Amino acid sequence: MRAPAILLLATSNPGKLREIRQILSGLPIEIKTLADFPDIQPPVEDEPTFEANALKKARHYARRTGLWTLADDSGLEVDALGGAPGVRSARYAGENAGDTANNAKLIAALAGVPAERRTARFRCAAVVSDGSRVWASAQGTVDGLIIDTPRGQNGFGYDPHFLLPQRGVTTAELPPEEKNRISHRGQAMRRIGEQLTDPLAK
Ligand code: ITT
Repeated sequence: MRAPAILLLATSNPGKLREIRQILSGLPIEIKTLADFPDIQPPVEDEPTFEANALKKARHYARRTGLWTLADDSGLEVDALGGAPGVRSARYAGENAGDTANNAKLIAALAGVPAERRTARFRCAAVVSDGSRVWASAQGTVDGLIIDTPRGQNGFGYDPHFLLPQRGVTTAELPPEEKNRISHRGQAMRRIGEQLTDPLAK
């Protein structure tokens, strides 16, 4: 099958979109986004794992557009909270909660938990599908610690509270290209890029 030169990035999260665009900028593809398809309703993200949600999103948009579609499902797992917010990271403080409310709920949930027990990780699962077949899939993780006081203006979501202990900075304090170099999303997307190289060459 001949691979398309167009890839739909199926995310409505501007922070994710910005990062994915930058990470995949070397691929010989034209990028489309959900802004090009404003009438398509999003799927319900009710699967128990990042992988299954990413597959569901990729298939959903691919079937409605006919385009090869890349979806990312990602989130934060905090050990002291039994892995929460996990797959519910975007909606932790409620269906339409934004980053501020989600972060406030996270910090409240960790009240009294000492620094050494605040271990956490960001996870990302990414899938490329044409609606039936999966052409690429990959995961990435990055470990950190949750801090009470937000630091940094870059990134999005939980980044201002996610400390990289070896570096002494949060992921919101890293320049975008540096976050992409080490992040869960950077790892997953570079693996996706490698898996697409052959299909794109055909
Ligand atoms: P789409 O489903 O439209 O892609 P979304 O924001 O709903 O957008 P997810 O369901 O994958 O996406 O939820 C991801 C959430 O996890 C995101 O809203 C952040 O709260 C958090 N998250 C994921 N990656 C992050 C990162 O790199 N930095 C900070 N927070 C992140």
